[in-house]
This record gives sequence, C-alpha cells and structure tokens, in this order.
Amino acid sequence: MTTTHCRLIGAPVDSGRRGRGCLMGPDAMRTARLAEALRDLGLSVTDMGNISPDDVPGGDVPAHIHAYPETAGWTHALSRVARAAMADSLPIFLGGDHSLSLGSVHGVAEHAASEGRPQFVLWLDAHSDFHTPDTSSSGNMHGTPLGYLTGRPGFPGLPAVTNPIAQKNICIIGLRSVDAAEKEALQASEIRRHDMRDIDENGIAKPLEAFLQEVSRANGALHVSLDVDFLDPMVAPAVGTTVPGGATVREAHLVMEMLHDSELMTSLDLVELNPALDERGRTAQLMVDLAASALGRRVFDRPTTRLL
Ligand code: HAR
Ligand code: MN
Ligand code: MN
Ligand code: MN
Repeated sequence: MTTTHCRLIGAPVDSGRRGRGCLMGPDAMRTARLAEALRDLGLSVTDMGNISPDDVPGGDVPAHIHAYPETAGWTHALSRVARAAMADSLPIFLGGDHSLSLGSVHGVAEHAASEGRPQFVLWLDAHSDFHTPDTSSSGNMHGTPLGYLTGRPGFPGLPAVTNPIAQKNICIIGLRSVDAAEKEALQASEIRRHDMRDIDENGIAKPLEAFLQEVSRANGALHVSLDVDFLDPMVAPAVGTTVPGGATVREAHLVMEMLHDSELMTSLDLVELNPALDERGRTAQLMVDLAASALGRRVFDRPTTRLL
C-alpha cells in the first residue's frame, strides 16, 4: 500500500463571521502537534504554511453581509490551492471559520470532476450552513458554504460553480441549530440530514455507514468538513457558535475511525476553532486527536470493524 501524503494547508480565514479569533486556529493545531501526530502514524506530511486571500472586488450582495470581498478572496485562493493539492495528496485545511469551505470544497470538486468521479461531502456540524447571502439573517458567510457548493444563486464574484455537489451526495450529521429559511430549503432538498435526536435514537454509526456505502458504490471522492461545534461545548468550548447537546468525544472519534476504515476520505477541513475561547488548548488538542483517528490512530487494530 502506498503511503498517504498529507498536505496541511493553513487558512486563517476570519471574515466569515463578526467575532474574531479563528485566524489563530491553524497555529493552535500546529501547537497541538498535528503534523507530528500524523507522522507517528507513518504518514508523510508537508505543512504548506498559511495561505493568503486573493485581492478581488467581491460582488453586489445585500448590505448586511459581513466582509464579502475578503471572503471572496479566500474562496478564490482556497479553490486553486485545493485543486492543486488534490493532484498528489490528501489535503487537510486548517481553519479558519467555516467560510473556508466555500473554497476548499469548490477546489476538490473541480478535481473530482476532472477525474470523472462524483464528489461527496460529509458535513459534521450543529448547523446546516445552507444559506445564501440573500437568505442569511446574520450576514455571516460561514453560514453559507453548502448553499454555494450546491449551486444556489446569489454568490456574485465567487468562482463559478461549474461542478455543483449533488444534493444527494451530501450528508450532514450533528444538526441542532437550523434557521427557518434554511429548514425550508433543506426540507425541499435531497441533502441527507441527521439531527442530534436521530443520533440519540439510532446511534451515529448506522447513518454514517449507509452514507459511506453510497460513496463506495459510486467510486466517489469524499470531502469531510469538521466544524468544532459538531462537538458538545462541554468538551469543545473553543467556538463562537456553541450549541448545547452536541456529539460526545466518543461519537466523534467513532465517526473518524469509521472514515479511516472505509478508506474513502480524500480531503478534510478542520474549521471554526477559536483559540481565544479555548481552555488550556483542549479543543485544539481534541481536533488534532480526531484528525489522527481519521488517518488511522487506533488503540488496537480490529479488522472485524471494517464496514465496507
Ligand atoms: N445559521 C446561522 C447563521 O447563518 C449560524 C451559522 C453558524 N455557522 C457556523 N458554522 N458556525 O456552522 O448565522
Ligand atoms: Mn485524485
Ligand atoms: Mn459550520
Ligand atoms: Mn456550526
């Protein structure tokens, strides 16, 4: 088997919401020894450092949208870097707020299309992030990536979405805060969605396994976007948008372990970490440990848990 080559791509995006601090996320994950943890698993790791946004004009969006030109600049830069990194690696995007995924997923989807493979997205989040600038009441672009990536209109000045992610190829797990306008649009969509009640009643493994089987059957590429607020704020306090009742440490690790067993994950975002809100670095450490699980860290090898 060939060694996986991981590229760590720091993207200190802080324009997708009004609060500040996510720009410190990449360095907090470096400080928590992300590269070393992955090398300990036998992976080859290149830390690309931090990238910068392009200088672009943005576009004509409603006046309450915060810092749109800057987010547009990040989206152009991230899409280009993501597409290039897919040629020879499994990129791990270190955020930065969740508007980072406007660009990371845009770029990986272009790469998948160039290979004739369908792109799938696993969105681990308390929120559905399915707004457009026109439906967002907060004006915060971190609430919009799934709207953009599925080809909803209203994102002028961002790269054209020539390869929209098919709704049925998206699975959101962890939902517990969805705005009315998003709820209506989600219910009219084919996006797979599992709220926390669903996880309480059925566990987290079954819906994930069903989704992974779809990815496998389609020979799809799988992007995983892990928002800190997927986790319960008791275990992951370093996020601006805490919502009680999130995933436990073990539920999150199980998702990551199953992803590794599936061998399907082709790219990963670690987003919304705000080190200014952390407690002695423990959220940064948890994000690093979850990434390590997704890339093969185990207590014991357990071949019978292979699901696919
Ligand atoms: N739906 C709310 C809004 O649009 C909250 C969005 C929060 N998004 C993130 N990422 N923190 O999930 O403002
Ligand atoms: Mn490829
Ligand atoms: Mn999010
Ligand atoms: Mn969220």
